[in-house]
Amino acid sequence: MRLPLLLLLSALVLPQVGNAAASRPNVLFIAIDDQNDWIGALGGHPLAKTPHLDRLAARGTVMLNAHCQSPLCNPSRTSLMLSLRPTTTGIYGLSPWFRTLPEWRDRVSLPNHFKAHGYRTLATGKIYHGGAGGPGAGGAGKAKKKAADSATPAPSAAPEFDVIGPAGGVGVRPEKKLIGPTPMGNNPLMDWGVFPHKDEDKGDYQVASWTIDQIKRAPKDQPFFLAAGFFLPHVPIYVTQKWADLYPDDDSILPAIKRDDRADTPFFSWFLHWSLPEPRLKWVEENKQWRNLVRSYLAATSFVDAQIGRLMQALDEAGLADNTIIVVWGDHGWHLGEKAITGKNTLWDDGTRVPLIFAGPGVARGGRSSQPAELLDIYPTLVELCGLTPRTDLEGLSLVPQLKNAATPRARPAITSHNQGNHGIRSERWRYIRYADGTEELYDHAADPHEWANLALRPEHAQVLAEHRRWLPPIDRPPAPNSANRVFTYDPATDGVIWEGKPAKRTDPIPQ
Ligand SMILES: [Ca+2]
Ligand SMILES: [Ca+2]
Repeated sequence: MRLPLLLLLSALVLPQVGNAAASRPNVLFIAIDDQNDWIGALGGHPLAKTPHLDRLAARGTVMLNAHCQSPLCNPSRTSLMLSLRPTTTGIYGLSPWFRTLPEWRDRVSLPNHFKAHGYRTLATGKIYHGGAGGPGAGGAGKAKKKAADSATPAPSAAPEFDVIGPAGGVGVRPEKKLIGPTPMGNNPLMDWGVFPHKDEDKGDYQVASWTIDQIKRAPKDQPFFLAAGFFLPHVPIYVTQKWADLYPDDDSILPAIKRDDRADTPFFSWFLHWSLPEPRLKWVEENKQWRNLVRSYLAATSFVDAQIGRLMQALDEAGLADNTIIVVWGDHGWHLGEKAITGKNTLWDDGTRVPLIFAGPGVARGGRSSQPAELLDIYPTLVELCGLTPRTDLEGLSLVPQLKNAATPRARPAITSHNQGNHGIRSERWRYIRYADGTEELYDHAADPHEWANLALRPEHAQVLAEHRRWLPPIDRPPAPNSANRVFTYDPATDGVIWEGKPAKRTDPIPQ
């Protein structure tokens, strides 16, 4: 007799939730992995071809000065989904998955909050690091097993989303690496270039197809929070000739660099990306891979743009465009030769600046805001745009004032942290960086958009330095238990760094 009782209860309870929820807008939440500012509407690369994202930007508002809270997948995404800084959670590395930490096990994430307000929540591709639902909740069984083997408590049993779609990822790949062995461990992910295959066999194409299917089949009486996480232009970057041909096969596609750019940056900056699989500029130049990498990255960006175009078309065809908020974000930037490196894990604009575009009900059309914005602002922004109960435990600030009027000033700069004690502070005009050993950088974006001239030691900028230092995060926790991968600590007493468990010194040669 349980079933009739349940039905009766449902009949009593659900309509109220349903009525309030049914009037709320849908959310299409689109993530792009390792996508820097090489997007037409952002102007990060003069040749970038992203017609669909540009169209979305014209339909909505683009945050031109948006920055991640950590220049690495897991900490950036954890911060975004919880609206908490890495300096508050202590999550700086690729591990741990936050649900394994007792402190955050039952924390209400962004999709949890939407579900509690009657939304149907769905996800496909890479939303959390380790899968749509995160490594502990249907993403990767490996991480779950690892957690069970150690003393770590099991992650929360509550799923992150009601429905989990295909995992996406690389999809079809060549039999062996296209670019040959790479330094610092010959990581299989360090690969890029053209090889013949079909778009339909790529993980991102399948993620888009599944998302389109969900849009077509969406129930009419319940709003959705639908998350699609694209993998490219993350490495390995495999593209077909069609996408590569959007870009010239010559050096005009290379980003502007300054040869001795790191002569005026503190040595400590190298510890942020000390020994990593991502090749340095020296290697990609010597091995004639720089242009191939840049062209592959641009081609993959255009491919993902086309997948986002497919989603926009599906919303239009389903008649849902006017009642759906679209947000597109990248999890952190990516260097392609600037400051002598490729990859992530830096506190410069190349490592922190990300696409952040909103469109839909409540968002001004054609808005372009140069006010600083942070990825952890997405949570409170979507809560306000959809009329959900506000939360008082979030560290982000709603961007709704800027989405209504792009010029609305914002007092707070954007803050990025990479391990304890290393912070980048980005205001409308300046970038300030402070490393754990106390060394500093300062750049004037009005005069120096590439951050080539470090002004931190110039006495005339003492006031600007002081204004930015006061935004250093007041909470700055050490790495959480079981932190691993790209995690390092600094001991001021010995001036020693422990990089991924091993000592590193200033006198050591820079690994490359
Ligand atoms: Ca990433
Ligand atoms: Ca420089």
